[in-house]
Formats: sequence, C-alpha cells, structure tokens
Amino acid sequence: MLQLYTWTTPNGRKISIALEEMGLPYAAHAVDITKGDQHTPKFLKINANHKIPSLVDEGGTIINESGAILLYLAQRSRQFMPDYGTPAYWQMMEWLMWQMAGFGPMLGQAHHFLHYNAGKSDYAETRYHTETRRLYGVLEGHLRNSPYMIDMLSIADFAVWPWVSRFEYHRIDLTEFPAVRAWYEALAARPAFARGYAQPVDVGPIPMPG
Ligand SMILES: N[C@@H](CCC(=O)N[C@@H](CS)C(=O)NCC(=O)O)C(=O)O
Repeated sequence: MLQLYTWTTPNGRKISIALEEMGLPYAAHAVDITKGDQHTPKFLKINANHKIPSLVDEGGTIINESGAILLYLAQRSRQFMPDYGTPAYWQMMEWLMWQMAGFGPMLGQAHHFLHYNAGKSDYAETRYHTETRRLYGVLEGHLRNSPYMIDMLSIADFAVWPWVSRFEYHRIDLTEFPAVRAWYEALAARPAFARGYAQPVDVGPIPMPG
C-alpha cells in the first residue's frame, strides 16, 4: 500500500485526489503543518525540504514534490496522462508546470497576504491579488476552449483544482470567471474529488461559489 504524508492544503489534496481517482490503495498520514510536524526528525527523513506532500511506495521508494508525485502516480497507474511524447502529453506538461511555477507559488503568497495577514502590507496585497487575478484570467481563457486542462481529465486538473478551491482566500468571485467556475463545479461533483478533498482529515465540505 502507498503511504501518503499530507495535510489539508492544496498541494496535499492534489495527491489524495489523484490516488482516489486512480483507485490506488493508500494510507494517509497527517502531517499537521500548523503544529510544526513538517520539522520533526521523523518527517525530515522522508522529506528534507520540510514540506508536504510526500509519498512512500511499496518497497520504500520516496517521492517528494507534488508535481513529481503526480507524474509518478500517472506512470505507475497508466491513468490520467496521454501517451509519452504526444502533443497532448506536452500540453499536459505545460499546464502542470504552469501550476507548479505560477498558480501555486503566487496563490500561496496571496494566502499569506490576503487571508492570514490581511492589512499588514498594501504593496504585497496588491501585488499578489493582481497576479492571482491575472492567473485566473489565463485559466478562464484556456477553459473556454477546453473541457479540462487538456482534452481529457488528467493530472493537470488534479494539480490546478485544489488551488481554485481556495478562491475565497484569493478574494476571487468565480462568477467573474464562468468557465473556471463550470470546470470547478463539475470536478467538485466527482465522488473521488470529495474523498480526496477530505484527506487526511475532513475539515468540511468543498467550498462552492454562491
Ligand atoms: N513545491 C512543493 C510545495 C509544497 C508546499 O508548499 N507545501 C506546504 C503546504 S501546501 C507546506 O508543507 N508548508 C509547510 C511549511 O512551509 O512549513 C510541492 O509542490 O510539493
């Protein structure tokens, strides 16, 4: 059985959603980053970067970094990834990298300055809200012409969707981004997304736009 070390955050939920969609048996271990579990010697033996998620496969293979874990699981299960080297494969890679390099790191900063530390820095709030809105606009333009992040449901959707689930933290009104909203709601209705969202502890239902 796969061992997933995770918490109730977008990067963690990417992996639990992928595991649920792939139907792979796994055990979810809570690493409560609000209590500092990511800094314990036990966890650092698995992930020297002090961050969830981490995956340990049967036989002891350790994979860190959520993008690498998604690619590993897609290869392992032969699901949710186009054939290697095809145009669709590289399109999936493009959106996976877009999420890992932009739609995660920038929105993560928005969480800090707009949600957790609001009112501390006008400059940072404006910078990250502007960039967050710009990225939602890019996603909106893309999803107007595509049912998923590529033509099929793929690990790129598993990477992007959990970040959109924090739209309230981003001060984003999803009615302004109708294609993102339709895609978000359609995936939220999938039972595997609901199960993955509730890992490693259930903190309530998936946020839905009003
Ligand atoms: N690039 C990493 C980022 C992981 C990451 O930022 N994890 C956050 C939770 S979403 C974390 O563990 N934060 C704890 C900390 O920064 O101390 C990945 O994609 O796996």
